[in-house]
Amino acid sequence: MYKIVTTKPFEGQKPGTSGLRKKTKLFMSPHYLENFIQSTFNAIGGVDGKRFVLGGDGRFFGVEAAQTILKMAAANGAKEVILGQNALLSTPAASHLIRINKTDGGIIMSASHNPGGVEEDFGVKFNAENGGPANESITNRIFEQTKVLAEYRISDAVDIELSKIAKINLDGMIVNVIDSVSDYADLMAQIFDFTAIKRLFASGFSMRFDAMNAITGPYAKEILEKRLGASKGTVVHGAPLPDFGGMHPDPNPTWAHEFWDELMSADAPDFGAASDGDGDRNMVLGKNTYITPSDSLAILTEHALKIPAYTKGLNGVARSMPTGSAVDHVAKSLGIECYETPTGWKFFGNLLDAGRVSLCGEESFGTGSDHIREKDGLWAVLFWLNILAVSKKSVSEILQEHWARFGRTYFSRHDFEDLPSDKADAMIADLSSRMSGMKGASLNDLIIKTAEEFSFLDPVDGTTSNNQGFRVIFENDARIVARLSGTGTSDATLRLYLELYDKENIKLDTQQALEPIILAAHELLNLKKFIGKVRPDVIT
Ligand code: VG1
Ligand code: CO
Repeated sequence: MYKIVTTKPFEGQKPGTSGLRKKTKLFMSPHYLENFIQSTFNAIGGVDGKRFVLGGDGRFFGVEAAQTILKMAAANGAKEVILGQNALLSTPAASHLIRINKTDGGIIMSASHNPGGVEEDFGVKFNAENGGPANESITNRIFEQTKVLAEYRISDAVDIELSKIAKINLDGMIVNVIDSVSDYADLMAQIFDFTAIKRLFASGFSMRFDAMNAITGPYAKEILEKRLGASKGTVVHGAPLPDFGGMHPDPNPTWAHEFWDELMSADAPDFGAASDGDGDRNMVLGKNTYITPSDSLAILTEHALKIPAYTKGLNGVARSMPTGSAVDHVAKSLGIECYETPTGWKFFGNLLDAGRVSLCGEESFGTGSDHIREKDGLWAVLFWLNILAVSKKSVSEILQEHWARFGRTYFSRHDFEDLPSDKADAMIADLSSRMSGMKGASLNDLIIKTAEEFSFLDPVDGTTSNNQGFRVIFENDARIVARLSGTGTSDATLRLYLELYDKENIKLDTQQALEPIILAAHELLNLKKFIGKVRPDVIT
């Protein structure tokens, strides 16, 4: 039996943003989660007779939220929900399950890299039947629904057991509780040369994987330690905890500092990786070697033919606009197309579905391919391991050879966090008003070639997405990109992306090489005037 609960329109996600990320306490407040779920169901034309995947990254409130979502799906007439055991699924695993089970989509409970816990963040995201984040037409429909919502439906059945693998009847709907890891691990075994990687570990190759107390622990233990024979203890912080043990699961040198310090130490392992809360991002490091996300994408592209799943070659590649253009040089030499999209994985979806690209990457340590429709942290780690196993070279050698062949793209992202929103908005408005007249002007003695606010014309469906960040390109092809983060739940974060290409690969420290661009960026934004500081909080 179900009940119909009268409710009111509410302030949910902003139009165009995929998923809803808010303070956990807000999600726990009466009707809030329910309102968002019913709006989503309504936006996709109801769920009668449909099948979905459900799971999340293990953060606080995930189990309670799963019980609510299951009862609402049942009350709205859904036929089946495939649920990760204990309501756990990494984002890439959820994407894969949607695809192999041909469901009508899935719901992922995560706020990704945002901290978890009762005082921190929770999130819910709908993925469509291709396994990818809902596109803008769906997210806009969800937003429209939040404005007119009047009621939601929920079963009055008791909570079900989420910890045992079983098929459970919930008010006429099947809840199919499955092992969260095995299908995904099998997929990885199809893509990569597990025999070669096993041999690498057997030869004494050492690795550290930091799961940051978030979702990738069980996946990494099964794949790296069990199936590939990495030594026990390779995976640290491997149990998903509701508050991530206080860690901030954003894999970068600042938040993954314990891992970073180990890889930069004298007795560092040969290779290391850390992932984010929901497992779709990766930071890979070699012994005392940092690889920028932009270089990582370029190197995966360069070596793709060595990987069983890509031996036929790549259809094309894509990177988000702020991502450094290292991959462009590789694509050019391979004679394949390289697309530039706005920030956010959903913009790769059409290109992947249409078979125009095989690999994609973002500057925030997100890389992935056409095997699913999300970025995939462990996939990137295995890609690197596969390259190392068959080339028999170190991470540092692979990187040096890449720079020697293609030139070096210095790239860095500077984040300015906890900014009062009004000040950040004023700074961006001021920049926007000056943008069109900047061509030919100079900043810190660098001449501006183009200055624009980025718009993306999707080559597959012809839709346009405007206001996707400000981009200045100088005559020496150096770039500055500025945008405000769209994933925070309070205050504003400015992201400044800085890039300089050096064909001769003259060895310099990245920040030192970028110094003139950094100063130009501060001048461009009038940083000191608007936000009163010029030192970033996080540098990646
Ligand atoms: C950040 C990253 C962006 C990524 C997004 C979602 O967005 O910069 O590259 O796509 O997070 O990733 P923003 O708007 O804060 O810059 V995830 O792994 O947090 O879902
Ligand atoms: Co993520």
